[in-house]
Amino acid sequence: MREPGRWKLRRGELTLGGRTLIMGIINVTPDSFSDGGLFTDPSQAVEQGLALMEAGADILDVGGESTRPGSDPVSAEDEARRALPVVEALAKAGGTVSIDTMKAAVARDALAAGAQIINDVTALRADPAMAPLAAESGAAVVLMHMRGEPKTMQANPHYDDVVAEVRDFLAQRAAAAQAAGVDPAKIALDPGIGFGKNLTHNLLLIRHLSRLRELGHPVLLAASRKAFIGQLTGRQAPERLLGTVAAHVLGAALGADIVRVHDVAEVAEALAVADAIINAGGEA
Ligand code: HH2
Repeated sequence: MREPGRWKLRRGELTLGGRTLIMGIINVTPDSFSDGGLFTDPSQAVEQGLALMEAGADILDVGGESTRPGSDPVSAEDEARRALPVVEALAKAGGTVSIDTMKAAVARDALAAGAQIINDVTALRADPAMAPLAAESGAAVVLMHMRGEPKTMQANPHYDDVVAEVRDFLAQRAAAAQAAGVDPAKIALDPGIGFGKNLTHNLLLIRHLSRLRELGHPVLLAASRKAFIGQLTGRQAPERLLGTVAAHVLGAALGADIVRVHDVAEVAEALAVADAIINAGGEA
């Protein structure tokens, strides 16, 4: 059985502890690692978002900049031009929208266009204006662990105790967000699978997700189609569905409240069974 809980958003809240929540990925980018170039036209990205809502996504995560290993940064103007029309259309359609950005200017415009959540892979470190924006706007935030920067982060990452170090980092970032005025009930934490981590690091972080849960915030797991699944299965990114399902089903059993995935329909079906088992109670 899982502990019931809530994740407060800018408006309203999401209920945790029953069903594992699903954040569907919409990359409006030419260079994302598994779906780059598929949805660069905003109208295609909106179609994709509506399809993900239909398939069971609780949250739609819209991103206009790739953060895959080796990716190049883009300007705030380009990022906003890609992401904002998609945020606006999906929020108007009733979606709970998250903006995947490390730039406060992009986040500000996305919030004005109806986004509820700032998903910042730098945990509010890249842009000094981000924490004040989150506090003033009342947005929910996802704080993610990353070692280094996307351009160089996979060059021989080293930890003495990856679980403890990621946990300490996230505890510090949650404290910093609260010190800036962010409501603690609006903060979710993410170990940042693939962000400055080797295969063993990624496996240990998923295996010990419950250690992150002890920090008292919802935990988000984002392992969809990532390289470690390819290392274990020999599959290329678009063919990593079974590995993706395995990672998120186990992640749900081990402490994830929210999973961020490309393949929403398939993961939703797997989680319908997994959640029923996780939550089975009463007399045997
Ligand atoms: N991973 C990616 C992007 N955003 N956000 C959170 N909170 N956690 C993650 O692990 C995470 C994230 C990278 O994956 P993807 O969006 O599929 O690719 P790209 O960055 O190349 O667009």
